[in-house]
Amino acid sequence: MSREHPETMGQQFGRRSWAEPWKIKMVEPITTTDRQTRERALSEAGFNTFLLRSEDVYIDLLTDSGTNAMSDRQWSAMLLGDEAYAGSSSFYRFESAIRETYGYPRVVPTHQGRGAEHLLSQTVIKEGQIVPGNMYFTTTRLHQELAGGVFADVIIDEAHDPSSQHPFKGNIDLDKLEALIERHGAEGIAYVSLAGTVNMAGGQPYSVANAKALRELCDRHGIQIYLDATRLAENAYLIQEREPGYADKSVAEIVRELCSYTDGAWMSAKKDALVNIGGWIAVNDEDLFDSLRNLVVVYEGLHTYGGMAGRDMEAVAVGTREAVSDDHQHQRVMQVRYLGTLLQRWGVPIVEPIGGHAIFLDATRFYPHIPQDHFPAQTLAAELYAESGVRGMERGNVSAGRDPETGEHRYPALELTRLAIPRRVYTQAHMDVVAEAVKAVHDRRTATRGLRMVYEPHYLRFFQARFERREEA
Ligand code: P70
Repeated sequence: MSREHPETMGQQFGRRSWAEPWKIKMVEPITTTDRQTRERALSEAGFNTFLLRSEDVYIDLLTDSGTNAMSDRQWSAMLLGDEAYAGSSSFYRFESAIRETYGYPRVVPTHQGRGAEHLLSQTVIKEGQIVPGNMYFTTTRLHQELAGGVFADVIIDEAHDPSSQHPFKGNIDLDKLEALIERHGAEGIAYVSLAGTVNMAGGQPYSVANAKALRELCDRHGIQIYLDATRLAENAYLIQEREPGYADKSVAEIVRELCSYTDGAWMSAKKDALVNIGGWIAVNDEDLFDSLRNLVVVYEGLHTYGGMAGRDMEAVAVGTREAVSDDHQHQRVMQVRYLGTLLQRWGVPIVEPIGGHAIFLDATRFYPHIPQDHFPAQTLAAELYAESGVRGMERGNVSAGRDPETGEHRYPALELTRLAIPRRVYTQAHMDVVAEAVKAVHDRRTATRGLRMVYEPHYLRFFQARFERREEA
């Protein structure tokens, strides 16, 4: 760029600029931190970014879960929250928003996504049954295993290759699924666990064509499909962008169509739905609904609040409708892509194509000299925090956990550090700061050593594990 002729960001990228479809009404001050404070905080946190205090973080990209900025419409709806224990009018508004947006008639509220995963797994899975899915998610698989199920990954091979440019890396490989059905019989399969987008693959979408073919295969064998709709609106936006025949369909229409190929869905409303807490499971079948609605009172709360306050359900009702706005999704996905494109241009290895909710740094190529059992992605998350106060999250060997049969690390094909972008929270200037911080860590990568795990909890170890720096490779 010439100094005499400054260019806008859009011009630098050879396109028209986009801007946020909102203006800011309230701000939350954040402060920068110094390196010495960060080094101390990091070692107190055992080099695990989940154990840092948020006041020690400058730009928080740990997760896009529950970290969204709510709209003035959502905040004002919260004041209308009906806090009745039973039959709250807020529940009925919540139920209508979910019915209209996703199309399932029967809705059970839960406090967040894993509450819904627990209910579904306990209700539908029989001991020893296989649960095929398009890549594992940590909490989803754990609840399936706790219910006696065995997760089987049936995502297409391209999803495990961070450089594959396949536009729908979230697709299910129907041959892999068919082979499982052949081996175990349809009665040996609990249901297909489909997710849109696929978090652990890098926020990658599946296509409508794949969903239709999956429905057809499952119908032939009498197998149900349940959808993790946590980031389905982002999946729908990527379909609008990439799938032939969908450019003129709205995100809202595509969401409805995707749901029509499934038997039910569950949701962590903390993502797409633009709230800080909440979840649900919604299904077509009446008997399944009765079972879920009965079990929810054991673990979550009555079937008209499921662990949420009335005001929380109001915020979900409004946020669910805002989530399927085309303008909102455009800004959302383009902001993530802006950060990713800067890093790509500087040669920082990331998962491609850039997904819906986060940039995933490819720690295997970032730190080729750090072996996988020295936790390269955990190391990268720690180094980025030490460098800049930017907080990301490990999504590699620590997250994958141990195989329940052998007790060994699972050594996943993808060893990633995720920078998740909260919705409507940070600006383009924040993205610039993050990009430069990643570049600085990349520039001194050869001098970085890995970590040793010194404390390992039994369940979902990544949340609470502790590490020490290794002095030598
Ligand atoms: C994240 C969060 C949550 C999540 C998800 C998908 C596709 C279900 C859930 C569970 C929070 C998280 C969870 C476990 C490990 C790290 C972070 N994902 N399905 O940051 O929903 O959190 O509401 O119980 O992404 O990706 P919930």
